[in-house]
Amino acid sequence: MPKIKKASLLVLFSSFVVFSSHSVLANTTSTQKTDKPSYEQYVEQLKLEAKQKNISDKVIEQAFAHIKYYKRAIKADRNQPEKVETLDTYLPKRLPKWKIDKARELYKKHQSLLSKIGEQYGVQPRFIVALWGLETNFGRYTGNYNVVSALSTLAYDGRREAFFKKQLWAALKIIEEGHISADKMIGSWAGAMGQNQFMPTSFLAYAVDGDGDGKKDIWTNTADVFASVANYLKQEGWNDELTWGRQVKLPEGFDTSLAIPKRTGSRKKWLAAWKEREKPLKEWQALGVRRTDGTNLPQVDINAVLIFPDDEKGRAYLAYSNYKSLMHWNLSYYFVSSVGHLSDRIKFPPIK
Ligand SMILES: [Ca+2]
Repeated sequence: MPKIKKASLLVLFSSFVVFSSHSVLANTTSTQKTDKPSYEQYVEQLKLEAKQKNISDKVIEQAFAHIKYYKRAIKADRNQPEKVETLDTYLPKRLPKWKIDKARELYKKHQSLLSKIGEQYGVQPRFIVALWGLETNFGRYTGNYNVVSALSTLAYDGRREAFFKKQLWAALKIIEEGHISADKMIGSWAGAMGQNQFMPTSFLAYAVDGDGDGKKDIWTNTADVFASVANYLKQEGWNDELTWGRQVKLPEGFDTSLAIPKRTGSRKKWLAAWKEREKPLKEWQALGVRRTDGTNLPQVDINAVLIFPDDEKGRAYLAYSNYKSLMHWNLSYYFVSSVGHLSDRIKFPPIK
C-alpha cells in the first residue's frame, strides 16, 4: 500500500474527552484518569462525527451495521516485524522465479490495456505490473478485513487515532460516492484497499475510473487498478523517458559520504538529502561509478543520487528521479528496489 506516512503517525490526538466531559466536570478536584469508553460507545461517537462530516445517514447505517472489533488488527499493528534482513536475503524472497514469470505472463495478457493506460498517463506499463505484483500478488491477496471495521478498531486503539479517523472519513466518502458498497470494501488490517492497496485518503487523491463506467473500482476492475496506479505515479512526478535507477559498482576507496545518509527520517528530510547530493551521471562516471558489469554509465544528461539500502558494504544504487515517486508510494528502499528489479525483469529479456 502507499504506506502510512510517518509524520501523520506522530500526530496523536485523543477524542476520549468527548465521552467523559461530564465526569471531568464532576471530578475537577480528582486526579483520577478519565475512563476509556467501550468500543460500542466509541463507534456511536464515530457515527455522530461522520454525520458532522456530511456523510449521509444511509451510508453511516450501512457502513456500521455489522461493525466488528478486530483484535488481530491491533496485534498486527503492534507487532510489525523488525527488519533483520539485508537486500540480498530479501529480494529473492520478494521476487521468486514464479512471480517474475507471472508478471511477464500477465504483462503479455494485458498488453493492449496496459499500453493504452501507459501512454495516457506517461508511465511505462512494466512499473504498473510490478507494483500490482508486489502489493497483492497481482490482485490475489488483497486482505480480508472490512475496512470500516479495521479503521474503527485502530482508531479506538488510540495510538494513531487522528490518522485512522482521517482514513475512516475518507473510506465513508468513497462509499458515499458509490464506488463500492460498505460490505464489499475490504482490505488489509491497516485499511489498505484493493489490488493496489491504496489507503482511503490515497484513493481519494489518486484513484481513477479506467474503463469509464463511472466507478473507481480498485477491487475488481483491472482497468481501474492499472489506471489508478499509473495516475498515482504521474501525480507524483513520474517521467516515462527515464527508468527507476540501477544497481552500480563502486571503485576501491570510494568516498561513501557522497551517498544519501542512512536514516534521514521523514520523507521531507530524505528529499532534502537527495537535493544536496544529486549529481549528473557524468560526474558519477568520473568518480569511477560503473554498471554492475563494469561498463560505463549511460551517457544521458540526468541527475542521480547514490543509495545504500543496507550500508556501504551492501548493494549500491544510482537512483533517478522516478525513484522519488516510488518512495512516495512506500518510503522503503527494500520495497522500491523490489519494484525496480521486477520491472527490469519484465523488460529483459523482451516479451514476444
Ligand atoms: Ca471503472
